[in-house]
Amino acid sequence: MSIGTTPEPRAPDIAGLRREAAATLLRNWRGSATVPTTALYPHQWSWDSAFIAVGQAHLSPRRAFAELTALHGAQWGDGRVPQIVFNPAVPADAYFPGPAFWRPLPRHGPPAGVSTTGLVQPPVHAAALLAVVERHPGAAADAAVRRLYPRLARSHDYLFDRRRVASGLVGIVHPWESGLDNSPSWDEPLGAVDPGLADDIAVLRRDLRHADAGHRPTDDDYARYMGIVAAYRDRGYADDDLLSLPFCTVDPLFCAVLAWSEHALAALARRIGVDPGRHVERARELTHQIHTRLFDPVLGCYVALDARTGRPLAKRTVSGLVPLLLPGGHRSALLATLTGPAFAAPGVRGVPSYDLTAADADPRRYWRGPTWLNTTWLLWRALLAHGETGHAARLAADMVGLVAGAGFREYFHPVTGEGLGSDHFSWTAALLLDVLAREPEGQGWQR
Ligand code: 9WN
Repeated sequence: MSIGTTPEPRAPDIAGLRREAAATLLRNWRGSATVPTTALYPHQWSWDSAFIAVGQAHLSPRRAFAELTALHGAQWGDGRVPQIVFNPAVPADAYFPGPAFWRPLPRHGPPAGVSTTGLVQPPVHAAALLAVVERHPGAAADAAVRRLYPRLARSHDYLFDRRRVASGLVGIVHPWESGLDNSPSWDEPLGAVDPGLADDIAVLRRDLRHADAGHRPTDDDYARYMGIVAAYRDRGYADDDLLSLPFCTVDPLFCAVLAWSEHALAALARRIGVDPGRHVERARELTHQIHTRLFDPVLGCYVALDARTGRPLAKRTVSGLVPLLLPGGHRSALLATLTGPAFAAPGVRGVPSYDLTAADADPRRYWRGPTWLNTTWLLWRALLAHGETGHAARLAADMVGLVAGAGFREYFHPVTGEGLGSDHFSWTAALLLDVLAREPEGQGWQR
């Protein structure tokens, strides 16, 4: 190469990436489940475990089934699958808010001796189990489906029976339940929440010991998060009057993955000779509600709703693209948004978490601009399902390129590719393995 020329991008070392992904998942494996990453998130997280199972399918289906089984072992009496299952071997103050903040847990809570939070996360688990089973059909898969199907079905029953708001849509009661905690969609409803712990929050937080403050939510956000938890906890995590909680919204990603997972439950039910009818019906009905109630034609994507005020939260976020996973709806408008200037301007890699043309976009801060592998992976799966192989291949190459350039980071700057948040991040490793396994070999992984 002569001086002054741009170096040719080097093809990523795919075998090396596979090895490092496997090493990351092994490093984070704790005997029956996997932590998202060792320092920042030292317990088991709900939707992380679903993504991790998808990746473990390429290494150890036994661990994939174990991961989902361990999570569902903490299922509450009312059917909810908790956002975090605390590991009793980890010091109580390693993560904030730790086990003590969530107590007392109610009688309809987790099994005796199990410590969890009282929230949920996006229900990707049935879709994850189906992905593992399809890759490894056989006796072990049948046994896992027989074991897990009733628990998955109960967790969906909980969401449909206890969390319905706004004519049939399913609500969330905390930004943490969306999985996209710091999304600009939550600014307005969060602004109305009492920041009860404002004076103490900086001392209580543990995340800033492990991550840059400029990449994480602010102290003010955190104080409000804690105010919502305290209100829900103080009423025993009862879901009777959801609209009287300080925060209650409808999120397009949450609802879309629930409908997607309901289709997966139907497929799992068929495998074990159970009538899939109610899953098919629930998926159809929820999909209809999403398409008719949440689409914003001006923004060209789906938007969240504040269930307490009835107001749409008109922000163009990655969550609003995820209904592309579902049949029907506004597919061509969504495709145009996904591939247009907001999310795919020249040089942008993966799907940014927020419209990069928005005045308040911040490409380094948690869910307000960076690219994450899990949401990009969901859209890649949606594109593959619709036969959009060209767009899917672009996203696959982006995911591989981001990890090859910056490592198994929690999230990435969508333009520079800088690695952000934690390192050795489990779902980044797991989903990369899935991308490498499903896309055609030998495509070079370059755009
Ligand atoms: C709160 C574990 C989790 C992910 C979430 C992500 C982040 C937790 C936090 O980490 O949230 O649940 O402490 O910030 O937003 O999606 O499941 O990886």
